[in-house]
Amino acid sequence: MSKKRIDVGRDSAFAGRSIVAAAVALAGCAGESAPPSDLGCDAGAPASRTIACVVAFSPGEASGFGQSHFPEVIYGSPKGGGAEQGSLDVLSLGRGGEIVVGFGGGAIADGEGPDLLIFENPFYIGGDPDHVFAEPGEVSVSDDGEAWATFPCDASAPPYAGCAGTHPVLANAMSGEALYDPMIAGGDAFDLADVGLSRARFVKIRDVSNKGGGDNAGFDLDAAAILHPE
Ligand SMILES: [Ca+2]
Ligand SMILES: [Ca+2]
Repeated sequence: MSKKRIDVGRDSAFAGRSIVAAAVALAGCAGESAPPSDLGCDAGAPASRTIACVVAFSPGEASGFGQSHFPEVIYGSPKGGGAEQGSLDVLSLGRGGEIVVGFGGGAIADGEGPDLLIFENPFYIGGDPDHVFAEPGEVSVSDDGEAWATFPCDASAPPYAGCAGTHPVLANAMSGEALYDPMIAGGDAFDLADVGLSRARFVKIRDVSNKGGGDNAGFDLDAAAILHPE
């Protein structure tokens, strides 16, 4: 993520922050739900359509970024930076790092088309969709947290087919159904039917980029959203 952080100057970061604050305030007026909190991953917990609990986090090499705000940093809606800028509201997994998350007592169901959106912080270099800066992650899903089905992910070269972390995140402090429309929200979409599952309660993301250094290497998780809740 180091390239992105260099691209984002202090002034623009502050500008973005005030825009987000204004949008959050407006959403609050419109009856937006409370800030994201930890629901726990028990089956009997309230269901959430965004990440609301963490089962396990195994940071890889050169991680640390986002951990001071973890786990809340990956809960709730994404804070995408748009097509040309990666969000800093993320948890860096580090090289080879891995995280397992849940949705409270909620489950992903296999509906028509994609069922799950995962938001990282890739961006189009110079606005060119053919040149994405990406730190791909391999995605697996499980209904019991023990048996996992993995989406095949080709991390060797663009467009990193089947991996998360390849499409810019457009959703930012959004409310309502727009977050759950892949065409509007951006992010990377996954269909349970592709791995033969009808239901899943847990999502595992493993960095396969092996990119980066400092404290922000590898896949940077912003958020996830269930398109087809059970
Ligand atoms: Ca589906
Ligand atoms: Ca990234």
